[in-house]
This record gives sequence, structure tokens and C-alpha cells, in this order.
Amino acid sequence: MQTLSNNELNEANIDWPVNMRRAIELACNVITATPNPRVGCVLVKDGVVIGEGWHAAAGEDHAEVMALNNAGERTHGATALVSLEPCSHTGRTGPCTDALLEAGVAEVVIAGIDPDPKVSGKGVATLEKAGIPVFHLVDLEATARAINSGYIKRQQLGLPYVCCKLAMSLDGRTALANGESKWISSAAARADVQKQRARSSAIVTGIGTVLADDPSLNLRPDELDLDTDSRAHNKISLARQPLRVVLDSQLRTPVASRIIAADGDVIIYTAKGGRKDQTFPDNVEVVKAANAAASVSLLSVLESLASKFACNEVLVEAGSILSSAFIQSGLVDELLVYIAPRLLGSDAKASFELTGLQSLADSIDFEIKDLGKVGKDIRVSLVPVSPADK
Ligand code: AOF
Ligand code: ZN
Repeated sequence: MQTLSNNELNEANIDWPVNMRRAIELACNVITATPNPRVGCVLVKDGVVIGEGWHAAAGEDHAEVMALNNAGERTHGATALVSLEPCSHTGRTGPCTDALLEAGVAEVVIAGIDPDPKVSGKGVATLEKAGIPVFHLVDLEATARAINSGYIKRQQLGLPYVCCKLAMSLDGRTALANGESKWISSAAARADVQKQRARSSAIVTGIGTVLADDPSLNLRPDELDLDTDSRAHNKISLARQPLRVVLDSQLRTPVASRIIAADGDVIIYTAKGGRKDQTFPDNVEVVKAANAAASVSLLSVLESLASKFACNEVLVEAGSILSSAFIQSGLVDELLVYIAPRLLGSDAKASFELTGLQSLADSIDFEIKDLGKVGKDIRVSLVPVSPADK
């Protein structure tokens, strides 16, 4: 495989970055293909785009196959630009390398190697063995990887990408002292949270939130602020429900709770064995994940979500105690905060439960990645700064 920077391109391949950016854009428009990566493909012949494709959902055609189908009879001698290395294995669908070879493409350009050990490097080797040159457009690699951080993290570290969402007032409060919290943030912010749920393989919460608020934590496609194209692009994944996960050490989740009653599967991580008088319906699986202190181990939960349930992206929507525990354990990749421009007072409930900091050097620091307005609220995305980099 030849690695090429944009400044090494010549007249014959000067359009590759533009076409690869389009392949990445097609992938980016996929809300989720969980447990699979977001992938896009563009087929070009004689300087003209003859087919585009993307992987809409697990079990559906891979991006290359959709692009080949869309191009029809014209694929012989075309260049295939794919945001990820084409697969060479038979999974839910057949190998893309076979489809590309049968279609007679002349060359394949990729933005990165697939980190899945079943595929990694093998897709490139299969194509090259068949005499098809493969080029790695290295300058677009970071952009292509960024849309699959969860998939890459799961393949490489056995952990999902964790986003922790919090909604709070300007004075950092999540509820009034009497518990009233519906709604601190605006409907627009809540529609934005629906988008985050739609991207996520799983939504994680704690028993405290289930008992206090009885949330459904489900995906409600009608509430999503999406245009018609995006809805069409994501029809299949919008019909799915993310896995809902409750961390419940004493197995107190009420059988009649909304989280269980809503469509879709629920996993309850507990520190105990199953409680005899608690018979959950078939959509609920109880999994033991205890630590030495007989509470639920957050790391074990994440490892299990990655290995047992193939979760790429996880959204924590929990109360202050559990959210803070995830943050303090260093398990959060992104903090997504919605701040409503209102004051709830100092007797209202704090958004974080972090005590015992002795000096400013002990503070937990973040870097702002994105900042904007949704409806009347502020939306800020932050990433943790490691203590070594403070
Ligand atoms: C591609 N093109 O569009 C995608 C790829 O079991 P399957 O058939 O769903 O395959 C899943 C694996 O295929 C996934 O883990 C990843 O290695 C690769 N994804 N490959 O050539 C695509 N989505
Ligand atoms: Zn494939």
C-alpha cells in the first residue's frame, strides 16, 4: 500500500482529497451503524462521480456495495475511495474486497486501516494480491478516524467512548431542593439530547435516577431535529432503540418502571445475584459486575458493554453522584453540558458530587471542544485534561 500526502498528488489523482472528503461526509451523515463503524464510499471514473454509498446499519450493505449498486454497469476501471479499509471477511454481509474485484475497479483509495482484527490489513492485502493498487490518503486519516472514535476505542482498548451528559442551571444546579427538575433546559436542548441518544449504542443511568424520576431514556425519533435527507439516510437506525443500562447494586429497579416498559432491551448491572422476588420481563438482562466494595464496578460495566454488547458509544445520563463517579474514575471521554440561563439558588441540588479537594491543583480540568447555543440554552462539549497536562 502506498501512503500519499495531499502534496504528493499529481494531475491524475488531484481530485482524491475532494472525493475522499465526500466519502467521509457520507459516513458522517450516518447517525450510527452500531456495532459497525460509519463508512462512506465514492466511485469515480474519468473524473466523474458514478456512485456513492454508505453503511446505513449493521446487516445492511456495506458502503462499497451500495456505491457499486448505485453505479450500475459503469464500475469497470473506476477508482473506489472508501473512508475505511474495505473488509475481506464474511460477517453479516459478504466481503467488500470480492465486490470491488468483481466490479473491476482499477484502484482503491482509503483514509485508514480498519482496527477490527478480523479485517485489519487483510482487506488491503486481498486487494493487492489480486493486483489492485491501494493508496492510503494519510492527510484525511484524522478526520476519518474522528467519526469512529467509539468503534476504534472498542477495537483497540476494549472500552466504549463515554459521553456524560448533564443539564444544569447557570449556578450549576440540576434540581430544586424539593427535587423538581422538569425541565431545567429548553425543549430544543432536549431535542439535541435525542440526537446524542440516536448516536449511542447504550444509555447508562443509575438506580437513583430510575427511582427518583422514572425516566424512559428511549429514543423518540419524532422529537429529533433532523431534515428530510438525514431522516432518509438514517431510516433504519432511527427505528432502533439504544440499549438502556441501569447501574443498580442492590437490584432495586421496579419491574413497573418506564425504562423497562419502553421498547428495547435493558441491562441491569448489579453487585448481587438475582433477587428471587424480582421477575423481570424478557427484555431485561441482569449482569453481575461487583467490585471489592460490593458496589457496581464502573470499569467492569464499560468493559462488559464493549465486549459482551459491542457498544461503541455510550451516553451517561445520570444524576450527580454517578456522573461524578464516572468523571473521577477517569472513564469519561466527553462531557456534554446544557446550561440553562436561570438561577436555582444555593439550596438547589448541585450538579456534581466532588468533595475533598485540598488545593486548586486537585481540580478536575477540561478543555472546551465546542461551544454554542441550542434554543435558549448554552451547549458546551468538553474533554478531560489529564493531570499530567494541567
Ligand atoms: C467495509 N465497509 O461499510 C463497513 C465495514 O458483520 P458485518 O458484515 O456487519 O461487518 C462488520 C465489520 O465490517 C466491522 O466490524 C468492520 O470491520 C467492517 N465494516 N467494512 O468494508 C463498510 N461498515
Ligand atoms: Zn465490507
